[in-house]
Amino acid sequence: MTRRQLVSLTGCWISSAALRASGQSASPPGNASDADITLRIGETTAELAPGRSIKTVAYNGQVPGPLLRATEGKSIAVDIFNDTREPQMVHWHGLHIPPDVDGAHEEGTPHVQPNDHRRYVFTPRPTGTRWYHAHGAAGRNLHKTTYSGQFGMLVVDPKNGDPSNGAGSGQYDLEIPIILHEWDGYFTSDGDIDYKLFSINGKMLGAGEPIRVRRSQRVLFRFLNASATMSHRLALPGHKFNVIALDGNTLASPRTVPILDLAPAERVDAFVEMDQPGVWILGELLQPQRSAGMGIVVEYAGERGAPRWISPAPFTWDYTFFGTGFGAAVDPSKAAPEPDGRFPIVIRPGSGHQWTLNGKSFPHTETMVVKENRRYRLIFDNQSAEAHPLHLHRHTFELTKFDGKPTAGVFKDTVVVPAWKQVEVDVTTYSPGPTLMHCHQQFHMDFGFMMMMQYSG
Ligand SMILES: [Cu+2]
Repeated sequence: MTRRQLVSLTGCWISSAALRASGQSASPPGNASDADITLRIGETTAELAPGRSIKTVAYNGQVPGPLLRATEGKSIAVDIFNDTREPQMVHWHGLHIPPDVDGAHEEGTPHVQPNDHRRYVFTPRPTGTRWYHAHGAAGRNLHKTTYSGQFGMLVVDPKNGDPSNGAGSGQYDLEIPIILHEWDGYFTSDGDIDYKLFSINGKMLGAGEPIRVRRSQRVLFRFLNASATMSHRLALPGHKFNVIALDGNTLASPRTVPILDLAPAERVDAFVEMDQPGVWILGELLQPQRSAGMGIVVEYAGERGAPRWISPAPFTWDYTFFGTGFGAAVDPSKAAPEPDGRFPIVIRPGSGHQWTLNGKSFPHTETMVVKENRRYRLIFDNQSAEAHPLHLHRHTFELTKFDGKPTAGVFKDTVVVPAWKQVEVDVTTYSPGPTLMHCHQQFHMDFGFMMMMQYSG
């Protein structure tokens, strides 16, 4: 593991354990804080490329926010300073932490008020690629919350074992975060949201440092789609992705794919064998988006020339491909156990931009009432022409059925329910307290696509 090479690429990971050991904190200069991690929310100007700067709100004046590492089961203190004029909320996505620190006002997490700060103390778990981001309504303002620069990656390392990899047990020569985002959103003439600029790790294609690799290296990429509204498909010509984790959760066995598909909030951990020397573009399949910035250069040592893009052969991303026993005859003994309860959720468009769940929009949606330590099945029936990345806070769920196909062994916190399809997931209720479930497409979430899960006594 050559951590230093990562430093030159994207700035260093901030490990709370290392910081605590050295008596320092991850604070920006001028802060007298004894926290493990300090995030200052404030306006900043992000240079996506020479002459292409964006005014946005970000963490510690940088886009993405600092790369954070924590150790599973080890308590951390996070100080959040709000240097903006609006209340702010930071959500810790994919962690099983209590509702008062999770970062959703609907669950009871207090906002950080303007010119104020709050300390959040929690114990990160489970291991894997997690992230943190602004949480709240943006409405028709395409510059707020998840449209802004308020996003960053948090890797939770296992207590024992290889600290370079929270997602698997392999050895990697390099570990590279790949964080997608768009900028300058606008409404198209047919009412969709599009963007003028795109970035990976805060830089437009060609504007940042290339990912420098050598032949025969095995590189672990941690992909995060930090988009507010947009799914992305990525390829690295000449190479394959060996997917080892989805949403940070390890798969039973790696699966090799030519293309990655990431909806808003989804993560994919994949390693790549560097065996095709050249200068390549790791980027979005759509050419207009690559041209507007959605790509990053991968450069082998000793290779020169313009980075190459070759369109990959068609490939359909399917979660069940990553399940245990994919391709084998269905073994009834491996099927998901009968749940203790079922929650059918029918998704339909409402009037205007509204979305309805079983006919109602938040805050009028029904509440899923559960008991602790049970297994419940959420049955999503998407009666609409749009895909929805469904996210359940503070829990991990297991896919049990995707578009009619039974599956097991795929654990996620965000699942895409494609247009006109049905998806079933089982959630084990081990994380008491109010829990938010919502579409991670910001414009859907803001227009009624949320509901609560509550634990009963
Ligand atoms: Cu949606």
